[in-house]
Amino acid sequence: MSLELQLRRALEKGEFELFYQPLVTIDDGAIVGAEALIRWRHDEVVVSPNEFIPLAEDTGLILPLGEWVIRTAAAQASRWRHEGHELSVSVNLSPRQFVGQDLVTLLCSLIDAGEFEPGRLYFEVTESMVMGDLAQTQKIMGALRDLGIKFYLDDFGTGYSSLSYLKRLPIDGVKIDRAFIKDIVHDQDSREISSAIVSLANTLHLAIVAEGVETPLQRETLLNMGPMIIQGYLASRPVPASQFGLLLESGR
Ligand code: G
Ligand code: G
Ligand code: NA
Repeated sequence: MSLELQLRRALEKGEFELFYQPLVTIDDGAIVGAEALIRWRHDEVVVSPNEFIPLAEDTGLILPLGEWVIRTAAAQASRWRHEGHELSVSVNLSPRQFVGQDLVTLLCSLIDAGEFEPGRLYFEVTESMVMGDLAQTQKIMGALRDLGIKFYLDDFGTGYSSLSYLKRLPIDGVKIDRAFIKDIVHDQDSREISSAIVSLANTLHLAIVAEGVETPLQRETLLNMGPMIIQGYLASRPVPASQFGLLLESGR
Protein backbone atom coordinates (compact mmCIF):
# COMPACT_ATOMS: atom_id res chain seq x y z
CA MET A 1 0.00 0.00 0.00
CA SER A 2 1.38 3.45 -0.83
CA LEU A 3 2.24 5.74 2.05
CA GLU A 4 -0.42 8.13 0.81
CA LEU A 5 -3.11 5.47 1.06
CA GLN A 6 -1.80 4.39 4.45
CA LEU A 7 -2.13 7.98 5.67
CA ARG A 8 -5.73 8.24 4.39
CA ARG A 9 -6.60 5.00 6.15
CA ALA A 10 -4.84 6.18 9.31
CA LEU A 11 -7.00 9.30 9.40
CA GLU A 12 -10.18 7.20 9.02
CA LYS A 13 -9.04 4.70 11.63
CA GLY A 14 -8.06 7.35 14.16
CA GLU A 15 -4.39 6.39 14.30
CA PHE A 16 -3.19 9.96 14.71
CA GLU A 17 -2.56 11.38 18.13
CA LEU A 18 -1.42 14.73 19.46
CA PHE A 19 1.47 14.88 21.87
CA TYR A 20 1.94 18.04 23.91
CA GLN A 21 5.14 19.75 24.99
CA PRO A 22 4.98 22.29 27.82
CA LEU A 23 5.92 25.95 27.45
CA VAL A 24 7.10 27.16 30.86
CA THR A 25 8.12 30.47 32.36
CA ILE A 26 11.90 30.67 32.56
CA ASP A 27 12.08 31.83 36.16
CA ASP A 28 9.76 29.44 37.99
CA GLY A 29 8.89 26.75 35.44
CA ALA A 30 5.13 27.31 35.58
CA ILE A 31 3.34 25.74 32.62
CA VAL A 32 1.73 28.49 30.54
CA GLY A 33 1.21 26.64 27.30
CA ALA A 34 1.47 23.46 25.29
CA GLU A 35 2.57 22.90 21.71
CA ALA A 36 0.56 20.19 19.99
CA LEU A 37 2.78 17.88 17.93
CA ILE A 38 1.22 15.21 15.77
CA ARG A 39 2.20 11.53 15.96
CA TRP A 40 1.05 8.51 14.00
CA ARG A 41 0.65 5.29 15.95
CA HIS A 42 1.17 2.69 13.29
CA ASP A 43 1.72 -1.01 14.06
CA GLU A 44 2.67 -0.12 17.64
CA VAL A 45 5.32 2.28 16.39
CA VAL A 46 5.07 6.03 16.93
CA VAL A 47 5.91 7.68 13.60
CA SER A 48 7.37 11.21 13.61
CA PRO A 49 5.68 13.95 11.57
CA ASN A 50 8.92 14.43 9.64
CA GLU A 51 8.09 11.07 8.03
CA PHE A 52 4.63 12.00 6.79
CA ILE A 53 3.87 15.74 6.95
CA PRO A 54 5.80 16.48 3.72
CA LEU A 55 3.74 13.87 1.86
CA ALA A 56 0.54 15.08 3.47
CA GLU A 57 1.42 18.55 2.20
CA ASP A 58 2.19 17.34 -1.33
CA THR A 59 -1.02 15.34 -1.61
CA GLY A 60 -3.39 17.83 0.00
CA LEU A 61 -4.10 15.41 2.83
CA ILE A 62 -2.76 18.12 5.12
CA LEU A 63 -6.14 19.85 4.86
CA PRO A 64 -8.25 17.14 6.56
CA LEU A 65 -5.30 16.23 8.78
CA GLY A 66 -4.74 19.86 9.76
CA GLU A 67 -8.43 20.27 10.51
CA TRP A 68 -8.29 17.21 12.77
CA VAL A 69 -5.26 18.73 14.56
CA ILE A 70 -7.05 22.03 15.18
CA ARG A 71 -10.26 20.36 16.37
CA THR A 72 -8.37 18.00 18.67
CA ALA A 73 -6.12 20.68 20.14
CA ALA A 74 -9.04 23.07 20.69
CA ALA A 75 -11.05 20.37 22.44
CA GLN A 76 -8.07 19.54 24.65
CA ALA A 77 -7.59 23.20 25.54
CA SER A 78 -11.26 23.37 26.59
CA ARG A 79 -10.90 20.22 28.66
CA TRP A 80 -7.88 21.56 30.52
CA ARG A 81 -9.65 24.86 31.05
CA HIS A 82 -12.64 23.12 32.59
CA GLU A 83 -10.25 21.24 34.87
CA GLY A 84 -9.04 24.62 36.08
CA HIS A 85 -5.76 24.89 34.17
CA GLU A 86 -4.92 28.23 32.63
CA LEU A 87 -2.84 27.49 29.61
CA SER A 88 -2.78 28.12 25.88
CA VAL A 89 -2.39 25.44 23.23
CA SER A 90 -0.53 26.05 20.01
CA VAL A 91 -0.74 24.16 16.73
CA ASN A 92 1.54 24.24 13.71
CA LEU A 93 -0.02 25.42 10.48
CA SER A 94 1.21 24.32 7.07
CA PRO A 95 1.46 26.90 4.30
CA ARG A 96 -1.26 25.09 2.37
CA GLN A 97 -3.63 25.30 5.28
CA PHE A 98 -2.96 28.97 5.68
CA VAL A 99 -4.05 29.87 2.15
CA GLY A 100 -6.09 26.85 1.09
CA GLN A 101 -8.36 26.14 4.02
CA ASP A 102 -11.32 28.03 5.28
CA LEU A 103 -9.93 28.38 8.78
CA VAL A 104 -12.45 31.09 9.66
CA THR A 105 -15.41 28.78 8.98
CA LEU A 106 -13.72 25.97 10.88
CA LEU A 107 -13.15 28.19 13.91
CA CYS A 108 -16.70 29.52 13.82
CA SER A 109 -17.99 25.95 13.99
CA LEU A 110 -15.72 25.27 16.97
CA ILE A 111 -16.94 28.42 18.69
CA ASP A 112 -20.58 27.38 18.11
CA ALA A 113 -19.81 23.95 19.55
CA GLY A 114 -18.26 25.56 22.63
CA GLU A 115 -14.98 23.84 21.83
CA PHE A 116 -12.83 26.90 21.57
CA GLU A 117 -11.54 29.36 24.10
CA PRO A 118 -10.78 32.69 22.43
CA GLY A 119 -7.27 33.83 23.27
CA ARG A 120 -6.05 30.37 24.19
CA LEU A 121 -5.42 28.87 20.79
CA TYR A 122 -2.22 29.88 19.02
CA PHE A 123 -1.33 29.18 15.43
CA GLU A 124 2.39 28.76 14.82
CA VAL A 125 3.25 30.25 11.45
CA THR A 126 6.63 30.57 9.80
CA GLU A 127 8.25 33.57 8.25
CA SER A 128 8.14 32.14 4.71
CA MET A 129 4.43 31.43 5.14
CA VAL A 130 3.43 34.98 5.96
CA MET A 131 5.97 36.81 3.80
CA GLY A 132 4.17 36.38 0.49
CA ASP A 133 1.27 38.62 -0.37
CA LEU A 134 1.14 41.05 2.55
CA ALA A 135 -2.43 42.22 1.87
CA GLN A 136 -3.67 38.62 1.66
CA THR A 137 -1.77 37.63 4.82
CA GLN A 138 -3.13 40.62 6.72
CA LYS A 139 -6.64 39.69 5.67
CA ILE A 140 -6.35 36.05 6.78
CA MET A 141 -4.53 36.76 10.02
CA GLY A 142 -6.79 39.68 10.83
CA ALA A 143 -9.95 37.60 10.42
CA LEU A 144 -8.51 34.85 12.60
CA ARG A 145 -7.33 37.34 15.20
CA ASP A 146 -10.86 38.77 15.35
CA LEU A 147 -12.07 35.28 16.27
CA GLY A 148 -9.58 35.08 19.14
CA ILE A 149 -6.66 33.25 17.53
CA LYS A 150 -3.16 34.30 18.53
CA PHE A 151 -0.01 33.84 16.50
CA TYR A 152 3.53 32.76 17.19
CA LEU A 153 6.13 33.33 14.50
CA ASP A 154 7.92 29.97 14.54
CA ASP A 155 11.59 29.17 13.87
CA PHE A 156 12.30 32.87 14.23
CA GLY A 157 15.70 34.03 13.02
CA THR A 158 16.15 31.36 10.36
CA GLY A 159 14.05 32.90 7.60
CA TYR A 160 14.05 36.22 5.87
CA SER A 161 11.83 38.33 8.05
CA SER A 162 11.22 41.79 6.94
CA LEU A 163 11.03 43.47 10.29
CA SER A 164 8.19 45.66 9.08
CA TYR A 165 6.05 42.50 8.88
CA LEU A 166 6.38 42.08 12.60
CA LYS A 167 4.63 45.37 13.07
CA ARG A 168 2.08 45.02 10.32
CA LEU A 169 0.81 41.55 11.16
CA PRO A 170 -1.06 40.58 14.33
CA ILE A 171 1.79 38.54 15.79
CA ASP A 172 1.72 37.93 19.53
CA GLY A 173 5.08 36.28 20.00
CA VAL A 174 8.21 34.88 18.39
CA LYS A 175 9.75 31.47 18.94
CA ILE A 176 13.54 31.64 18.79
CA ASP A 177 14.70 28.73 16.66
CA ARG A 178 16.47 25.98 18.53
CA ALA A 179 19.45 26.27 16.18
CA PHE A 180 20.41 29.41 18.17
CA ILE A 181 19.70 27.88 21.55
CA LYS A 182 21.77 24.78 20.80
CA ASP A 183 25.12 26.63 20.97
CA ILE A 184 24.06 29.53 23.13
CA VAL A 185 26.37 28.68 26.04
CA HIS A 186 29.63 28.43 24.10
CA ASP A 187 29.05 30.33 20.87
CA GLN A 188 29.08 34.09 21.11
CA ASP A 189 27.29 34.60 17.78
CA SER A 190 24.36 32.42 18.85
CA ARG A 191 24.20 34.31 22.12
CA GLU A 192 24.27 37.71 20.47
CA ILE A 193 21.65 36.76 17.90
CA SER A 194 19.36 35.43 20.62
CA SER A 195 19.92 38.54 22.67
CA ALA A 196 19.12 40.74 19.66
CA ILE A 197 15.88 38.82 19.04
CA VAL A 198 14.93 39.27 22.69
CA SER A 199 15.55 43.03 22.50
CA LEU A 200 13.57 43.32 19.29
CA ALA A 201 10.67 41.33 20.71
CA ASN A 202 10.66 43.43 23.88
CA THR A 203 10.63 46.63 21.84
CA LEU A 204 7.65 45.39 19.84
CA HIS A 205 5.90 44.01 22.95
CA LEU A 206 5.98 40.48 21.63
CA ALA A 207 6.12 37.38 23.80
CA ILE A 208 9.32 35.35 23.52
CA VAL A 209 9.59 31.58 23.47
CA ALA A 210 13.04 29.97 23.36
CA GLU A 211 12.81 26.56 21.70
CA GLY A 212 14.93 23.50 22.32
CA VAL A 213 16.21 24.38 25.79
CA GLU A 214 17.86 21.17 26.96
CA THR A 215 20.29 22.09 29.72
CA PRO A 216 20.33 24.17 32.93
CA LEU A 217 23.23 26.22 31.50
CA GLN A 218 21.23 27.14 28.40
CA ARG A 219 18.40 28.20 30.66
CA GLU A 220 20.74 30.29 32.81
CA THR A 221 22.21 32.02 29.75
CA LEU A 222 18.72 32.93 28.56
CA LEU A 223 17.66 34.01 32.05
CA ASN A 224 20.28 36.78 31.83
CA MET A 225 18.46 38.17 28.79
CA GLY A 226 15.22 38.80 30.65
CA PRO A 227 11.80 37.25 31.14
CA MET A 228 10.65 34.74 28.56
CA ILE A 229 9.03 31.38 28.06
CA ILE A 230 11.12 28.29 27.38
CA GLN A 231 10.31 25.02 25.68
CA GLY A 232 12.48 21.95 25.39
CA TYR A 233 13.63 18.68 26.86
CA LEU A 234 14.80 20.43 30.05
CA ALA A 235 11.15 20.94 31.01
CA SER A 236 9.76 17.89 29.21
CA ARG A 237 9.70 16.02 25.93
CA PRO A 238 6.42 16.07 24.02
CA VAL A 239 4.09 13.64 25.82
CA PRO A 240 0.59 12.20 25.32
CA ALA A 241 -2.31 14.29 26.69
CA SER A 242 -2.83 11.99 29.67
CA GLN A 243 0.78 12.41 30.72
CA PHE A 244 0.60 16.15 30.16
CA GLY A 245 -2.34 16.18 32.55
CA LEU A 246 -0.05 14.71 35.21
CA LEU A 247 2.50 17.49 34.59
CA LEU A 248 -0.28 20.03 35.11
CA GLU A 249 -1.45 18.38 38.32
CA SER A 250 2.06 18.17 39.76
CA GLY A 251 2.72 21.82 38.94
CA ARG A 252 0.02 23.19 41.20
O1 G B 1 7.44 16.69 17.12
P1 G B 1 8.61 16.74 16.22
O2 G B 1 9.76 17.51 16.75
O3 G B 1 9.08 15.39 15.77
O4 G B 1 8.06 17.48 14.89
C1 G B 1 8.82 17.53 13.71
C2 G B 1 8.27 18.60 12.80
O5 G B 1 6.91 18.34 12.45
C3 G B 1 8.30 19.97 13.43
O6 G B 1 8.89 20.85 12.51
C4 G B 1 6.87 20.33 13.64
O7 G B 1 6.66 21.70 13.44
C5 G B 1 6.14 19.50 12.59
N1 G B 1 4.79 19.20 13.07
C6 G B 1 4.45 18.55 14.21
N2 G B 1 3.11 18.48 14.34
C7 G B 1 2.58 19.13 13.27
C8 G B 1 1.23 19.43 12.86
O8 G B 1 0.24 19.10 13.51
N3 G B 1 1.09 20.10 11.68
C9 G B 1 2.15 20.49 10.94
N4 G B 1 1.91 21.14 9.80
N5 G B 1 3.43 20.25 11.30
C10 G B 1 3.64 19.58 12.46
O1 G C 1 9.52 24.57 15.86
P1 G C 1 9.11 23.19 15.54
O2 G C 1 7.63 23.00 15.49
O3 G C 1 9.83 22.68 14.35
O4 G C 1 9.65 22.37 16.81
C1 G C 1 9.09 21.20 17.26
C2 G C 1 10.14 20.10 17.20
O5 G C 1 11.22 20.30 18.13
C3 G C 1 9.51 18.78 17.55
O6 G C 1 10.03 17.84 16.66
C4 G C 1 10.03 18.54 18.97
O7 G C 1 10.05 17.15 19.27
C5 G C 1 11.41 19.13 18.88
N1 G C 1 11.97 19.49 20.18
C6 G C 1 11.32 20.01 21.22
N2 G C 1 12.15 20.27 22.27
C7 G C 1 13.38 19.88 21.86
C8 G C 1 14.67 19.91 22.49
O8 G C 1 14.85 20.33 23.63
N3 G C 1 15.71 19.44 21.75
C9 G C 1 15.55 18.97 20.49
N4 G C 1 16.64 18.52 19.85
N5 G C 1 14.35 18.94 19.86
C10 G C 1 13.27 19.40 20.53
NA1 NA D 1 6.28 24.79 15.94
